[in-house]
Amino acid sequence: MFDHIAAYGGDPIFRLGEAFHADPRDKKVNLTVGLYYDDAGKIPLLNTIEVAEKAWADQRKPRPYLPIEGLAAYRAAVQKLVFGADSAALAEGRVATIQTLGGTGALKVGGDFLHAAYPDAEMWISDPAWDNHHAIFQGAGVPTHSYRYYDTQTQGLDFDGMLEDISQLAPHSIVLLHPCCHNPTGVDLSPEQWLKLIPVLAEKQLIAFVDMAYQGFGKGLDEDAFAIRAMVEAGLTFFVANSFSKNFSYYAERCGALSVVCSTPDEASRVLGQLKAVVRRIYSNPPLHGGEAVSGVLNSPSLFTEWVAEVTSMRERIAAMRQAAHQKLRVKAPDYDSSYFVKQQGMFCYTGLSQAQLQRLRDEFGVYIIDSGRISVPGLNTENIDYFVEAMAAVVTSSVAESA
Ligand code: KET
Repeated sequence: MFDHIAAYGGDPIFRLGEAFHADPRDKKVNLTVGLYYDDAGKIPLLNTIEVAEKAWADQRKPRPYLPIEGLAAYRAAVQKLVFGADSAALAEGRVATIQTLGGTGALKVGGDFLHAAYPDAEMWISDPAWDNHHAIFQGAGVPTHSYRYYDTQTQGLDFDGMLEDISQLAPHSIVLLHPCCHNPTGVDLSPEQWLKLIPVLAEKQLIAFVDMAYQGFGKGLDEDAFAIRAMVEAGLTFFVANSFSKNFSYYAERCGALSVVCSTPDEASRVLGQLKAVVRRIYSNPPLHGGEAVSGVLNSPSLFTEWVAEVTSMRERIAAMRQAAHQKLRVKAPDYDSSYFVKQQGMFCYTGLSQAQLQRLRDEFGVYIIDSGRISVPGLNTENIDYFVEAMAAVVTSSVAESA
């Protein structure tokens, strides 16, 4: 019956994470999947989450189905966090928000909804991309393409190229945007660049689909949502997928949300209805446990304050590792320009290392970096940073020498 079924090669990101765990060497460094590790190399269980989980478990409530759109308290808390408590769109009741299975679930529900609403619409995604963006939207029937984003020469943003590509799109094209901590490059638009891009989105009647998986890991919870709030201010109607996998260190509980900013409350209520219809057809309604815990933290003033501090400490540790890698590489490989470590921000650092260099790092040093050359920075800590720098210096110095 299934002779024709091809073997699954595995996901390029998760597969290398598995290869790392299977590597028997003691000395090895895991820079693969976007997971936050603390300085001891452990995935933290946030204290705020532990308190909220326990408080909820102690109530021993029954477990009926949640509404299709998810927990009301969770959805309200998401809206405040993403759009800001003083958001005009929220006050006017024109944002439709549903609880989803992580950020990925939000992207999928949004993709299915958009394909039904605009069957001919196609999507444009940054080059390079988080590959799953292409896969999710193609899976929803939306053809995908790339717009220029990263400039290999400057190791920064090709903003002119991005703007030029986006300004040539047909009306109702969908544009996938990262508001902060771009995956895989760590290269973001400045507020000034957002303010140049947003009028183009409006003028060309493009549908912005914002994917915020790292709120709080760039500059701060509010700063990282700048683009979203500027889009509201500009009067755009657009989509936001957000995830609590990273900023709550809550990956396995699959907590995310999809919000659609509409023009009127009536439109928002119809959009909410169609999002529910999409969800009903896929998984019917979201799970309760994670949503209760996240909403328990976000809706308690004291736990919220403590969570902001937890996010701040994760962000600052990532920034400190970037600084350390850069400073140490300057000493160990003075001819190699490692300034990208500190120019980029958030979870990921885009190295531009060649396949041969990446292979050498894996084979000789047990340093695992995915094939795009993207480093998940929190895999570095005070214990392994010198070893990492030594390995990097070895592979970049020999290639500097070869090319000289
Ligand atoms: N969007 C982006 C931009 C993103 O980097 C991830 C995860 C997600 C959405 C998915 O979020 P979730 O809430 O887990 O569904 N990225 C990391 C893990 C992965 O590939 O799934 C990564 O890039 O390593």
